[in-house]
Amino acid sequence: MVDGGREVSYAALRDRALRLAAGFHQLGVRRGDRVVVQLPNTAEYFDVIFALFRIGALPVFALPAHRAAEIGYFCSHTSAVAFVTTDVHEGFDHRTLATAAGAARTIVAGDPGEHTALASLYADPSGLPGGPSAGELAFLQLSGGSTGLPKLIPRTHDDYLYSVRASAEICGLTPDSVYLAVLPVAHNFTMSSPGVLGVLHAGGRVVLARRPDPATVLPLIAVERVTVTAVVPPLALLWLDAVESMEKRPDLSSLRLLQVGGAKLGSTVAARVEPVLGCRLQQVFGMAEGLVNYTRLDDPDEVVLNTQGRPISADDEILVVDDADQPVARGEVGHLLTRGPYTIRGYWNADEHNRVAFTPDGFYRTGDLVRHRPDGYLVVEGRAKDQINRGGEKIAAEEVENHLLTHPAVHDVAVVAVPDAYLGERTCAFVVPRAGSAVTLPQLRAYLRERGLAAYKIPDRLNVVDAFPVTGVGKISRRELRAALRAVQEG
Ligand code: OOB
Repeated sequence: MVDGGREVSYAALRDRALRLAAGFHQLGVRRGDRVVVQLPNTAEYFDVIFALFRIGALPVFALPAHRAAEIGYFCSHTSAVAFVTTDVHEGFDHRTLATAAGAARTIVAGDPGEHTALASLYADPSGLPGGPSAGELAFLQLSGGSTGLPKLIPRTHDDYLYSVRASAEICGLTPDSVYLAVLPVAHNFTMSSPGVLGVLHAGGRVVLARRPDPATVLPLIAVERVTVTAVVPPLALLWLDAVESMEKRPDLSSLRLLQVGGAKLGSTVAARVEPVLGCRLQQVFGMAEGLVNYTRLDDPDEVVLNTQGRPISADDEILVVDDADQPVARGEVGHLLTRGPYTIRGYWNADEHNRVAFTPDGFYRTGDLVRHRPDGYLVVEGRAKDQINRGGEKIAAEEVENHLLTHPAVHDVAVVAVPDAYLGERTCAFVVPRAGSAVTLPQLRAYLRERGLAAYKIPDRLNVVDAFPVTGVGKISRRELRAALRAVQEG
């Protein structure tokens, strides 16, 4: 594993993880305990998660972009025994989140300030008790969500490893593979599709990128002889534009595969990948809840450019249904429901929500609108969930709305997606102000930042309205709001 100037061998990673497991154990972290982990793409991240896996404690995978509102919620909702974070990343002092976290202990990679230094925990592993069994929970992953509070996804060691192994095979990983981790390693795509875990499983080499911009990434690809990497569509676009505009083409000769997923990749951008970067494209349509679809390495261009792939496993069940849960004709657009060997049957401690998010026979309602082609490939056509997909970053409309509703000048609010040429979607808040109050975008943005909401969730636009259009049953019609935005954009 390569992290900046540092190289960590497999033996060293194993040794560091075991010693850190001993350290966590000495601190009192036990099997089943939750530990919120928020680290950038660094080697320590893997020490921490493998150490927790070894004990049977459950990492809760926060993203580096999360702030006090999210971290505070993850820690309290999971009764976390510890919060592991970094000192300063991208100009933000993560130690300031300790208060919001309110966990018994904050452990810091780097300069710990008044907290516990991660580096001080590595200890003699000889007395470590046995680890968990394969069927036990391994971690809690975050759901993109569509409700007021983020849901947690309980994945077991065996279900996750199954998806990792199968993904590594589908993506042709070998000991010669060199994988560049560009997106946050805590995300399911970077972690397991096939991601860092898939590469470690195959015995390959992982290179960690601190930042995803072309100036950081293109030289890394050349120097480290990277063979495969994974990005969201806006990053693919950014890299393509950067490479095309360079006078001297960077050396990308080692690159064999660019995986693109997390949001819909348009066919026009898809078609530029191979000619501009000189590597094969693979579309990946996955979800932290389980199901992952890949186009295959030997698929014809028609499939690779126009579909979001097919499931990992022959045991992944795909149902495409109408609003009444009745199957639509094959090839027609409908709601995607899925059940399978590595897809969860329920969110963690969320019985009430599970009754709507899953069918009585255990299918997960993905909230995605898809077409299931006769050849088994899926095409994502839209979304029925109240979520904004901002360049692969998922934003639950209701979560942002609930924060905005606490603002004294806001009477009512609806947050919807607005199409965007670069990110795919951005966020627009429609606000009905309280009588006699005025609201402005800068004011609301500052307010949300102050409440500790992650920057990617803060609305890009504001539309002040007198009242909302309503549906037949009296709910706010988000469809009409989106249509109004489109009319303005197109007009
Ligand atoms: C990945 O996982 P999540 O949990 O952040 O988001 C899942 C949702 C899907 O339900 C879908 O709405 C959207 O993200 N999505 C796509 C897509 N890939 C994900 N929509 C259209 N086209 C695609 N290719 O995003 C994720 C997890 C594992 C691997 C890759 C992505």
